[in-house]
Amino acid sequence: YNWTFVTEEMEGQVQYEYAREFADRLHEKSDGDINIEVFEFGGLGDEVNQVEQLQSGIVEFAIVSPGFTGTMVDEGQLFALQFLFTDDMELNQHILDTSEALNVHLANKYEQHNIKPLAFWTEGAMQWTGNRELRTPEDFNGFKMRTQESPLIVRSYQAYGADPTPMSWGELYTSLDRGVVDGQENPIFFIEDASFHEVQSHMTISRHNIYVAMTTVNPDFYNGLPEDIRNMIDETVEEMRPVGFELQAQLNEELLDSIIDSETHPTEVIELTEAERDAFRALAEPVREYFVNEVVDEDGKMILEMLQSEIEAAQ
Ligand code: 6CS
Repeated sequence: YNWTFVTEEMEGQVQYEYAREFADRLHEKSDGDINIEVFEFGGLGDEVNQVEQLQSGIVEFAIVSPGFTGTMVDEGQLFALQFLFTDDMELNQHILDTSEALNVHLANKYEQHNIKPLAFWTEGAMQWTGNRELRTPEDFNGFKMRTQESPLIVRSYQAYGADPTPMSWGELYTSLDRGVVDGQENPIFFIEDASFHEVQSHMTISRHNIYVAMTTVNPDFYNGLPEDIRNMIDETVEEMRPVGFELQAQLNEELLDSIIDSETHPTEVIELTEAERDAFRALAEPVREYFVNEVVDEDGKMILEMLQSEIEAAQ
């Protein structure tokens, strides 16, 4: 078997390292029968192109961020909703691992679009960076925020008064540098590794959302495999859950220090208080109603409500 696994990140970053480990494990388990070529971001186009390649079966496996499927799978936009998950990342990963709303019902919606999610996992809490301090919703007034493609992410930043622009992360460094956009959101490891901190004066530890990635496979390819091979894939997906979690936890911790300690590119790092986060939470919550009333139908409403009760129960 010779398969292709495409990721949205580069060597040393979480998705790529996850995919490499996933490929190595399957190679070993199959005594060398399974060979997976892992692609860094950029080699096969932008993030949306990659989703399309998975859907058409040109690539067998992909790590996909739901932020790039927003124009295809409406229900997947629920991950744009800020302050939905908890502040405990281990608990969040547990919810992603076990949620019926996500692993059964949302996964079905993706499958209808030829994307089969095998796992939902986190790359860490998201933070804001900007060319100015972002501490209150007023600071977002007219702020040109780079987002992923999901219209609900755009909507979420409009709720703060910002002026959001979706673009690929491949263009983000240059766009920040030239002032095409003023700021962006990402987990800490990615901000450091993609060097966004070099062209941003401020970083806000806001933890306004968790970054979710999906390990996905083309459904026709997957369903057509012999059962023993499918079992090997499923087993590897399970094994990778704690591995992926550890990977992001370690990188997010290590690279925060290197942002703070950077002598060549000083970035002022502030952490929001609970009261400051509450001001954003108050503006973010109505976006849930918008999602339910304007974006999805009854199924989408059910998925969000089920996820919300799973989150509550987990706490
Ligand atoms: O900001 C982005 O679009 C990118 N961020 C991460 C953490 N992974 C890939 C994604 O394309």
